Amino acid sequence: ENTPPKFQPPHPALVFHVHATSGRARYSTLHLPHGPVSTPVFMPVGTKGTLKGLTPMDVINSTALDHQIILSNTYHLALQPGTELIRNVGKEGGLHEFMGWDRNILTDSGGFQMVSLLKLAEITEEGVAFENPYADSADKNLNNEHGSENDAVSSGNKRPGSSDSIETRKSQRMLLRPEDSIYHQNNIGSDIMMALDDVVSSVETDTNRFRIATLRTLRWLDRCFSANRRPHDQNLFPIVQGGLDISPGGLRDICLAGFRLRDDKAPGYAIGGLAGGESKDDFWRVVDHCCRALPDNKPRYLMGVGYPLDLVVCTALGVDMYDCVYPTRTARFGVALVDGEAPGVLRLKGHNCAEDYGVIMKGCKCMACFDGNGEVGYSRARLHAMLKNDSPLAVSLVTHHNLAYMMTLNRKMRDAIEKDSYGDFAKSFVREQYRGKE
Ligand code: PRF
Ligand code: ZN
Repeated sequence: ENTPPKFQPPHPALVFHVHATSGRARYSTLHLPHGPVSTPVFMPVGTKGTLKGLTPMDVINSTALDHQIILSNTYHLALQPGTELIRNVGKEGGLHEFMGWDRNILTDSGGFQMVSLLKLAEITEEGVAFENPYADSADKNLNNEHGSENDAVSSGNKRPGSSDSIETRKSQRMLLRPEDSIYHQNNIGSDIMMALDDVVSSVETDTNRFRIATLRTLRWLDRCFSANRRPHDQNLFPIVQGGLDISPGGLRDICLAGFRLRDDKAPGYAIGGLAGGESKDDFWRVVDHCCRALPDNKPRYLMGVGYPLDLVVCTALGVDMYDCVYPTRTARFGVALVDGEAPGVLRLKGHNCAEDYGVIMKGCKCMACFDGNGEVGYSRARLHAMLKNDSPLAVSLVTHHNLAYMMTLNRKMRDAIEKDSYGDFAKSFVREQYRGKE
């Protein structure tokens, strides 16, 4: 019998190898427990353990997609279907097995989702407290003080200090502490876990609130590191916070200095607290500041970004990893990402597509633009008609296209870095995006 050799995850759980640089842009490989990832990389968001409208096979079997890492959210998975259920699936257990995806998964820690989705979240030193949005399912999955979590107890994996996952007090009040977030992310088994951070809403005007959040993020980071039961195969990234304060010794510097003291525990870093409505100027300044201060020998992940143009600019500043719902969400509104047509998007529901028999983007190898046999795929007119009829297939096709677009953009960025011509690439990309404007 031929049994394939058992996959050996890298040890440590992340090895970062930079192949080439161009200015401050880097082309690298991240070796993670579920295989290598080339950077710069855009990670599509599958909030509830699935990319909306696509199966894992759609991704793996498509030469146009072929993603090596996707993102999921601890908060959503903890509510539904519950992370004990995910941990207990199959032989190995965990989200890879649950969703049939044997490549890498990054999970966000949950706090940001709660703050951004729930107006009712309240943050204290203990953790993030919130009102349960779906009382029924959470009753089953999160608050079973009496049932279904026996194995969590018997296997010694019981979450410290509490009898259940996200604790419900009377009237659906729940709490996510740093220990809870890591407990859930350990159950999920993600290759990269994010620390629980205190994210301040970008509309906050109280500067003292930002100071409290920055210092609390550091204290929570220590609680996250201590809570991690699987440091050998699950990476934990700290998240730089500190609002827009990049003054010397200011909030971003306080956070970055705190991280330097803990650098031996961090396989990589994320930059948080951005993409929340601040000006582009502020956004770029903070990204630039953080990239310069973070170590060169570890990956840098910019959370919640973004638009193709943001990826091109922030890669020039030294960012390696990105995630955003934009390409998949905008697809659900019938908006396709395209080159050569300012402002870089095509509204398929618009009148101008009704009688346009061309594909979304010539040369694109996605399922919508190309049928795999050298024939053209779906015309804009056909997609227009399907979208007007709320066709889920049309939404899948546009999702496919947009993810293929991001994938191709990443490859172009890596090629330009390898040729040490990233500056020229970025300039012509920006020029293209603004063509026809002004
Ligand atoms: N923190 C976490 N997740 C995030 C962000 C953050 O700051 C952002 C940026 N606003 C997106 N996702 N934990
Ligand atoms: Zn396409």
